[in-house]
Amino acid sequence: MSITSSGYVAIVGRPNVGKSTLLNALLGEKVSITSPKPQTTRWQILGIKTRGEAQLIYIDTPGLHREEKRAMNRYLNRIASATILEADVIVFMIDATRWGGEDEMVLKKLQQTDKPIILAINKIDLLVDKAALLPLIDKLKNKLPFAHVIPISALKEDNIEHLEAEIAQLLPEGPAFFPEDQLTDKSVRFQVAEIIREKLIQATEEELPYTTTVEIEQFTEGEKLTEIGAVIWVERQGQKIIIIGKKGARLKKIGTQARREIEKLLDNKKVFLRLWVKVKADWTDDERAMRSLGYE
Ligand SMILES: Nc1nc2c(ncn2[C@@H]2O[C@H](COP(=O)(O)OP(=O)(O)O)[C@@H](O)[C@H]2O)c(=O)[nH]1
Ligand SMILES: [Mg+2]
Repeated sequence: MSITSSGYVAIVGRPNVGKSTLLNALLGEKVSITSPKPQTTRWQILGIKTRGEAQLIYIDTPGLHREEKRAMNRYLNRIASATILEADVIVFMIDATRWGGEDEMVLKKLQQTDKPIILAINKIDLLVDKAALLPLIDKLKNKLPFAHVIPISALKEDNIEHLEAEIAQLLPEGPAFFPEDQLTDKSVRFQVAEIIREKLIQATEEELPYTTTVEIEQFTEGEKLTEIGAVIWVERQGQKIIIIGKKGARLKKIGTQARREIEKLLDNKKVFLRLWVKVKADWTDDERAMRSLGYE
């Protein structure tokens, strides 16, 4: 089937509303890592979906952050803002169970664009009384002219087919930008680093995600075995001790979980994964250190 419509679809919203979960659900595969903690998504990640005569290029983004004090937060906000400018269609995602100042901030940003916006109200699986949403929907409709308002559950994959069909209708005419079987613009090395970062975030306490990043130092594909060496960068010695854990137990667990998922990514090829934890003081507030770790 030839492609007659195509375009970029930005998924925007405050941290934790479920943007990355939605992207994975739409693609039927995990291309973006998720967790209940902020700053899980740090990059602009493209998820490419060719569907009938349309090619939808989803852009998952870090949520807009309120704090602009640290270089990392400024960087995250810059990406989120740039995404809105690049998009043909915008999916404004909110959490059915909570509306707050950060959502308000995203709304204000969206008032500056005249692109078609779909309001996706996520996590409806958590709602007991769906009618309770009506006053919020009315309020938002007065502030932004939505093309559609669609309640979904990204986690339970509820109503997302309907969401995607409506997005496809709003795409401009155009040819395919990517091969039809391509799923993401990110390299395997990048996806490997992200898997390790996800397992790390999931295994550690609240404040660590802000201060860790993963760098792949070695990636050697052999006939039977792929050898991967990765460095987990942290800001302080104390964080290093936490990640390593008692007798190395926590790092070992992170390594095992990451290795299993990396093997899946590499079509079940065997992986040997080596992890190191190293300290780079205050790297999240140092623009040069951030650039050297890939945050440009
Ligand atoms: N109950 C419920 N939880 C969800 C849903 N979508 C996402 N979540 C959870 O919300 C958290 C944040 O999701 P994530 O996709 O990382 O949010 P992001 O920061 O917007 O990318 C994760 O723990 C998800 O499992 C949903 O539809 N229902
Ligand atoms: Mg995310």
